[in-house]
Amino acid sequence: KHLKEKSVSIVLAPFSGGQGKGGVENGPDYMLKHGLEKQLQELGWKTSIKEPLKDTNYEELKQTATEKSATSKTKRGDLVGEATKKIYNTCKNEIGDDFQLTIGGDHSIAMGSIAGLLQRYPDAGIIWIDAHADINTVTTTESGNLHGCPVSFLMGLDKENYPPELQWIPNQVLKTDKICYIGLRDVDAGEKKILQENNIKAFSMYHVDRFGINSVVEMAIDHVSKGNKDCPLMISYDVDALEPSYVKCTGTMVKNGLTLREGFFICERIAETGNLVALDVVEVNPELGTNDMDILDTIMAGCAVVRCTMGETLL
Ligand code: NNH
Ligand code: MN
Ligand code: MN
Ligand code: MN
Repeated sequence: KHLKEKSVSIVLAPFSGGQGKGGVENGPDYMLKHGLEKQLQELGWKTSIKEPLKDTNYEELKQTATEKSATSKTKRGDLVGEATKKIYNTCKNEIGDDFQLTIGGDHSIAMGSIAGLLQRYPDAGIIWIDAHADINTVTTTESGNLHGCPVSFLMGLDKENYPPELQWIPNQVLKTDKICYIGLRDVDAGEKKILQENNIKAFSMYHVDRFGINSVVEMAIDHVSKGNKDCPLMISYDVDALEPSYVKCTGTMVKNGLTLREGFFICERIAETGNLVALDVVEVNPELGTNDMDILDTIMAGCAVVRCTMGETLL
């Protein structure tokens, strides 16, 4: 409905500065080596690769930045600010009418991908698949990791405390009623308060059990679409939403997650609306694997999320 042709821009976001563990910057490389681009071509997509972070070695910078910004409450704001701004500019200016597929990297990169997408589709609804709500503010964060904060930054919450490098985010670019979560099960106390005070729609694992995944996805689509049956939709998919036995190579595993089928069904059902315009896949960290099979499982799950979102059907 929204895309003129079946063409996808694959935006590589090999960035780990939003959290402390190395390796998540290799997610894009591993997924491409696993054949992601070819898989998309087999589904009929014309592909092109965009590399907004190409000229900077953020891993090197990360070492020095850790010491430099050790006194501020959020960690590595300078790095996260610089990287996400580059991703933002690419997503805003270089995607045209393509599907926007962003491969992380940690979830801080969604500040760039979502802010960019919302410049092209201001009314888009965001469906956030995650074990975590990622809505901490500079004030509430306990870890200081900015991958736990992208949603609040996109909403303009606690803006007076933003690190200067993140001031570029367009103010309140994401409305509190245009996002819905699925899969939550590890939400910090400060985040629960923010979700309640702002009336933000969230389906935790309790709701998945209570209503079943089909109803939950239906309610999520309805909520963010606001009665517009052509509402553009984006999925921001943190692979830690999935049950850890299937996805071991991610920085913050939380048990009792979505089954693989539930996790894929969400993508298939939203794809079926014909309204999807963008997807993030984040937090694939191949370096956290202790054996090749675990690594392959995680990479395969990440690639399958992409395929299910982009038209792969069972029959
Ligand atoms: N809520 C915690 C924090 O803010 C954990 C965030 N970790 C994630 N989020 N992986 O998706 O640090
Ligand atoms: Mn998470
Ligand atoms: Mn926690
Ligand atoms: Mn996340």
